[in-house]
Amino acid sequence: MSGDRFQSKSGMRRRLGSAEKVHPGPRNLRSRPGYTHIWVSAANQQGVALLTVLLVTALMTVLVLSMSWSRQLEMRRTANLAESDQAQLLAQGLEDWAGKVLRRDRSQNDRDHWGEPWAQGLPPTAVDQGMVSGRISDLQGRINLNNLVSNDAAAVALAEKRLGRLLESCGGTSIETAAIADWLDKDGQMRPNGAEDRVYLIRQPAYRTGNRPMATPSELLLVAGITPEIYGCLAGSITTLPETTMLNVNTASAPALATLSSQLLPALAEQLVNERPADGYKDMAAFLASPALAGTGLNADGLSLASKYFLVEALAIFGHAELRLYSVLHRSDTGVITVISRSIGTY
Ligand SMILES: [Ca+2]
Ligand SMILES: [Ca+2]
Repeated sequence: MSGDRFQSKSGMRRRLGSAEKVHPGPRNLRSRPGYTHIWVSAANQQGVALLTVLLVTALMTVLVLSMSWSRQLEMRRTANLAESDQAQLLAQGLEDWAGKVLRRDRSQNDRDHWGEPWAQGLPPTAVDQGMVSGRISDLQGRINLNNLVSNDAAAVALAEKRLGRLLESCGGTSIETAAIADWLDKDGQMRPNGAEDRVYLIRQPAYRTGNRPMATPSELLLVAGITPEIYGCLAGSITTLPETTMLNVNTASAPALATLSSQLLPALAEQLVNERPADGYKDMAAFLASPALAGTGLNADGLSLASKYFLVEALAIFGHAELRLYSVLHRSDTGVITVISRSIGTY
């Protein structure tokens, strides 16, 4: 191959040995460690030039493809953001709808039960490029953890008993009740079996007690003694409302009703739910006269037939975006609706 030959100073052509193909190159390059200069013939230079052109063409093609891909990504990202915004607007629209339904309900009656229109929810409904669905549930059908701290000593004692029973039904003990109360109260004094900052400051990572009412039930997972298993069992029966609330016996679940008396075993609490009239108890005397409550000596303390706090769960889908919004609504006695909190993904 001609590329293997070159004209020597003496005019003789000879075949190069492989070691001789390496030209020492210009002096300034020779001194660079690891640098090897290849001395090529004109034909080889053409070949290299061709390869360079091909390489540049290939690089340009990759560059153009990459630019086009980034542009597509950018467009997709923009579209995703727009769809996500639309999904959020749809979910808030559903929250607004829930507020109207609850306001209307208050104008029609002063009791709340599962037979009312608000409890029917909104089945999956198609909208342009998407879908919305939602449901409203009564948060006063659950045990309010924040009831553990109040100026009313009798209300606190009642809350401790009820939460203690709920914890026991979920594999916990009444010991955790003290730890929860310490988490909520403003002071740093540890109750018997309780837990204040010094218990949490030695954890990795270290943290302090809330020393205020809980904002969300999942905060309970931070409290000493509450395992994910206990929390998983409690989750559907607890809430964290910004004031002391009563338990609505017209909407309370069996686990929540079972906390009313140590004699209310799970089977009796289920019976109580099954005996509940479809349109709820008309008055407290009718509830207390339930056969399942016979002999329990239960009175109406901390119990109600109506509610102020509701949870709205909205699912909105728009294009590729899907959003689950949880809103806590407060309804005043006159039907004024206020959004207390919003969270995305989980309550
Ligand atoms: Ca009602
Ligand atoms: Ca405390």
